[in-house]
Amino acid sequence: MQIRSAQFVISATSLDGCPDPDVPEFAFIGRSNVGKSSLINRLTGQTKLAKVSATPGHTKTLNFYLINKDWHLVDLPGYGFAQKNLAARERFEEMIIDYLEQRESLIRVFVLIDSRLPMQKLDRDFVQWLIGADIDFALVFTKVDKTKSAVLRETRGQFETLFQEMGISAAPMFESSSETGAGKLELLRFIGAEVATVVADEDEDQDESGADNDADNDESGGAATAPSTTPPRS
Ligand SMILES: Nc1nc2c(ncn2[C@@H]2O[C@H](COP(=O)(O)OP(=O)(O)OP(=O)(O)O)[C@@H](O)[C@H]2O)c(=O)[nH]1
Ligand SMILES: [Mg+2]
Repeated sequence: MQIRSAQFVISATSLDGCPDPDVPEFAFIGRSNVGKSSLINRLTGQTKLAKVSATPGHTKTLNFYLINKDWHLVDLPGYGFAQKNLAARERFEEMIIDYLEQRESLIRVFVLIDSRLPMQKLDRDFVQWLIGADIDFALVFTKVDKTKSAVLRETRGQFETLFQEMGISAAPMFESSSETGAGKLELLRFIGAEVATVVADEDEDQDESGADNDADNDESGGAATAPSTTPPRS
């Protein structure tokens, strides 16, 4: 998939503040400083779209970008950023959990994992939570320009073991570098295929409801077709 346009839409601090859920959405999440904003800039080819900072915890809001006027990329705040104020931290986590659990247009969450480190407890806990909440996700191992391939193989193996232990088939895994652009094509191809699937499903739903309307308008006295049981996608 080619990125033809990428525009900032809005920064939200709650689910209510998010834009209408009318396009397929893909969210990037991961520990603070893992490289979420940098990867969004690399994927879109706009170096200043998402703010990058050497200070962990820079992204504090849900930041929406409209890509190709067709789908949303969402830059989520990093988890595990030790905010001093406990109440502020709880509010912050509630915002992310509300979004992940309730956002109807969310197609997939990309969990970014620092490829230089063995599986971290925070990442494992978060992945386990996603599996328990039945939220579709993929893993993206970031900063591979700084990683030895043996280290990365080991970490991938740790996550594969976790998936086996939890009885799920392995989640899709990607390796990326915002420095070299590694992984960009694979990620965009994957997102493109998922966007196409959503659009095809919507077309099918529309065709079905169109067929029902035809039946309702049928004045020949023929038996009306039963209404579609497929819930409309929003
Ligand atoms: N070498 C290398 N450095 C990277 C890469 N991606 C990000 N960085 C650096 O890592 C730091 C954090 O990057 P961000 O993109 O701001 O990370 P983030 O996950 O958005 O951080 P928060 O918003 O604070 O949670 C910056 O100094 C980036 O330059 C990468 O692929 N390779
Ligand atoms: Mg960020």
